[in-house]
Amino acid sequence: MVNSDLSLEEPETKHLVVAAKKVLRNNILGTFTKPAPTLYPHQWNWDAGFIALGYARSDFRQACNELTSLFRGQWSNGMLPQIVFSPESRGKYFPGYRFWNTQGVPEKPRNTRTSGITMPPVHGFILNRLLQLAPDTKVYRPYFRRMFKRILLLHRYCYNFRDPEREGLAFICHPWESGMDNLPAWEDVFTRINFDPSEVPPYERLDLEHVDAPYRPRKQSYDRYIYLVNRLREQRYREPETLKNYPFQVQEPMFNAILSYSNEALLELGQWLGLDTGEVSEWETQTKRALNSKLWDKQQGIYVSYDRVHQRHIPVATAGGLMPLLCGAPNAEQTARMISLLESARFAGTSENPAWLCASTALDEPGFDPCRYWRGPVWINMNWLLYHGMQRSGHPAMAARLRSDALELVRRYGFWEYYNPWKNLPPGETTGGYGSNNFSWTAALTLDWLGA
Ligand code: 9WN
Repeated sequence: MVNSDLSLEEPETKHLVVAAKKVLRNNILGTFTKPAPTLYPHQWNWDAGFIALGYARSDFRQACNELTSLFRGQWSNGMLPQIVFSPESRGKYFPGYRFWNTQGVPEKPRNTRTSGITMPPVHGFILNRLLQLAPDTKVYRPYFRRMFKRILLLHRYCYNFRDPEREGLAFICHPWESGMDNLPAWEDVFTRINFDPSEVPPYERLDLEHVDAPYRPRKQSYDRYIYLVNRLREQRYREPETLKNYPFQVQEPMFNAILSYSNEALLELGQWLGLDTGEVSEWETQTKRALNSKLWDKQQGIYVSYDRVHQRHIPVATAGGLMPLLCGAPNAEQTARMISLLESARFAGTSENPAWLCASTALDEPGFDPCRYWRGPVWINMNWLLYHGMQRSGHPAMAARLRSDALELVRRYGFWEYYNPWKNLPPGETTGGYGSNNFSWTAALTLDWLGA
């Protein structure tokens, strides 16, 4: 078992560090690092933030390059795309640049190929962590100033375009924007969207060439992902008009907790840079308050999503529902309830059938599946975020458990995209690691945790 104070001097730790650095190096493509060798052959939004942390102590310049490269794709309205496509990539991904058809959209930067939706805004708090690790803050000051301004634009986009009622909660317009694409929570919304099969344009999945079908989303989910992309592209991604009669609009707790955590980071960075952050203070207070007043599910003791179109909460317990710990939204009582939930059979399993923390979807949810993408598997970035949430809320023992469970999974199985949450694998199953192997953020966050 990996204990919580691993020393960099121990041979096993040294080996993990060398292996993790190799994963990152092998995934470098020009100026950035792709999330995975073949499954994801371009640059992804929140991946870039986690990946930057993997370089921060050994190659600070590359850490900075990751964000610089990603923000080349930022649209003039502030939107930071989920994918920045690399013309240099020889890999194939669906939906690719052509399918998104963002070419000629006036807001998109002309020389950069991007998708047309965004992802959780991790970049503010990532930038703040980079500042803490910078070898020379004076030399890098212009970089921090530049990035601060870009991130501020992104937050303005979230509040101006995705929060029409000015509630302090930004909505996502596609499951891919949550980063947790295949949560059973999205099925809840999908069942309420009526569309004709002819409204799904013809498409061919490429993910199944790399990963077996039981580990990836089902066809019925993909049809809906593509239906939504088609709606957006037909309207040329015009915001806010396109989203007025648009069926998928969800206020999700993790997206907003990350936004709020990044607001705090912008406040600190702004102070260091001597820049005005008046609007950020307002967002900061409002989002924290709204997370509690609108998304806290008293009955379950966890935060849940709200479907604005169908005007209902989606009472599915997910790892994302614990993320408001990250931005300090919950009070002591709410925090205690979330800790009990994590320790309960819903997340920790039972003594006969124990589970690693933290399943992406609670073990007892009807949509739970230990192998399928986001329906149950443990993801290292989720544990890393929750680790920081627990540290911040004064629960170092739970933080240590989240960290050691994650590192143990990496040690046992390697740098996978996600892992089976059950500690006892079914007989005959040789690995608990799924999706893509040599996955960049798994390697990067391992390095961050090990301080390497
Ligand atoms: C769609 C790159 C991304 C992650 C997401 C993860 C997965 C893409 C896909 O891979 O999503 O964005 O094709 O499945 O769900 O969190 O950023 O690693």
